[in-house]
Amino acid sequence: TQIEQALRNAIIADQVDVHFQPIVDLRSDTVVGFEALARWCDADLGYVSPSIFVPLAEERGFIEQLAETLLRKAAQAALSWPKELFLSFNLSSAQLMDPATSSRLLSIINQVGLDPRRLELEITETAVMADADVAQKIVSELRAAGVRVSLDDFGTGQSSLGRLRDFSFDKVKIDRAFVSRISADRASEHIIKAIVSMCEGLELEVVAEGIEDFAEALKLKALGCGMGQGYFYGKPADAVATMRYLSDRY
Ligand code: G
Ligand code: G
Ligand code: MN
Ligand code: NA
Repeated sequence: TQIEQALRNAIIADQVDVHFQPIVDLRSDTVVGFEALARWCDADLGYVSPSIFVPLAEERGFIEQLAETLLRKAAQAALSWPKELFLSFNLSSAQLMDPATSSRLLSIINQVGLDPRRLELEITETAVMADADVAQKIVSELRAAGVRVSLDDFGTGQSSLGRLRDFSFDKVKIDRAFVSRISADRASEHIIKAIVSMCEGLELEVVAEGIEDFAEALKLKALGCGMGQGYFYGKPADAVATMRYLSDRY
């Protein structure tokens, strides 16, 4: 297809970009890391969302090449941040089904020179479900190397609680669907409260996604949520704007 060819070309021509969104420690109101988000704007097609082109690359069998380019760029950018900040990178389902993924990712950050302890990988419940045995193996290899793993979009997939028991994660990211309704309905507030309390028991860090205003930030702090992310703290921005964002703060 036209879009597939354009994407393949964009990868080769190094035109797929990475943006970064701050992740904040709500207890101290400081930036602790950034999530890398793929961005692609094609000359003819215009802006194409990663929710379109990531699944396309998976289907067409070139997700590895795409992910490698993205991780390389993201890790390179992270080298110029203050050294304690982490880089959070999204893994796709296809990557979690491929046993070679852990060594591939580790070799990329090793080449770039990023400490594995500064890398965090976001995986979704749905991706974990696809081939749980392989996914589990990948996750434990990565964690053994010092990489942290977070469960992304928590609350929207299936059998979330079972996953938390069977897998070793470091962090849970509460999907923004709950956060966006926190001011409007009590149910979302109760759900977040329950997730926070469960994660305390399991010794998992909690990140609330999609915080868009001060009121939401206050509420999430009051609920005991340790970390947050969203437009209120910063929209995804390119590497240069991210450095500017950091130098305004440090
Ligand atoms: O940034 P945005 O909201 O447009 O992202 C849409 C979706 O694409 C999100 O679910 C996000 O996790 C996913 N996504 C963004 N960048 C990447 C990436 O580099 N790899 C993978 N696998 N998914 C990504
Ligand atoms: O699936 P994942 O959580 O990786 O997706 C992250 C996506 O959420 C990014 O594409 C980002 O653009 C989007 N996002 C981040 N913060 C906010 C926010 O505060 N509001 C909304 N609507 N989207 C957000
Ligand atoms: Mn994510
Ligand atoms: Na998410």
